[in-house]
Amino acid sequence: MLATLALPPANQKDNDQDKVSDFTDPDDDDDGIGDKTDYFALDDQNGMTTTLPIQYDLFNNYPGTGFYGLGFTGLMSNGENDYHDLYEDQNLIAGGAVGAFSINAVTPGDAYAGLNQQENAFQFGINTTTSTGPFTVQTRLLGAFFNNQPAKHWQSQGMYIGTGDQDNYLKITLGPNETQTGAAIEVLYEQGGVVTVCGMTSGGLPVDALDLYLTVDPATGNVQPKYAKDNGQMMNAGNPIPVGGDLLTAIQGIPPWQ
Ligand SMILES: [Ca+2]
Ligand SMILES: [Ca+2]
Ligand SMILES: [Ca+2]
Ligand SMILES: [Ca+2]
Repeated sequence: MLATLALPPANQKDNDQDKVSDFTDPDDDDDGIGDKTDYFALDDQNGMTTTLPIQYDLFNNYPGTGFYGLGFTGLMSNGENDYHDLYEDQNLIAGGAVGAFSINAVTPGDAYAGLNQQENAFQFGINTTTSTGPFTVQTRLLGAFFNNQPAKHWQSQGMYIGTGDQDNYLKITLGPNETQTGAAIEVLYEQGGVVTVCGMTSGGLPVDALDLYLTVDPATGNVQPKYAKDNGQMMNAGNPIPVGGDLLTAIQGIPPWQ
């Protein structure tokens, strides 16, 4: 047992305090959207009252809301599984002295195309519009990456923006290179369940830290992926990607659940 979360299991939690535990309540935030299709199952505003700039510092700037108080309010939804089935409490270490969110072991599922079996993809909603202006989504991943072993197959860790489902997202991740002997930064964009852009930038595995960035221009719909290894120079991961469909309308202020 690796994790020591001082949190009750789902059958004792009651997010919306309606006296029905999250385990049996079909709508844990009482927003009228059932848990299986609620992209933000612990946010009755679904991100519409969360605006930029926003910084969730896992050391001491916890928002105090969502999963473990870290601000995540849902998991990348496939519309079929209850969010409780997309992660394991006992597999996670949240916050604490290292100021990180750790997932000890992950399942083989992937959101790729029609697979839609991704688990452990924690997310929260923000409200952006064309008047928000360009903004950058940023996160830092801490080593050791893949237990200091070459990544294999489609192992990946990283960050994404999306509508909240598993068919409309743009991700930037660290994974294996083509020969599975080194590392690559992968950028993948899926629109309406179809993978439309997928590119890889091969290089060495970072040692201590990997910073990932997605710079979004809501007006044009262009997203520039960038990364920096071990506090090194920030590099573009390919060209800007023009997003469309549901992701573009969500970025521009019309999320698909409205
Ligand atoms: Ca409840
Ligand atoms: Ca709900
Ligand atoms: Ca919700
Ligand atoms: Ca998909």
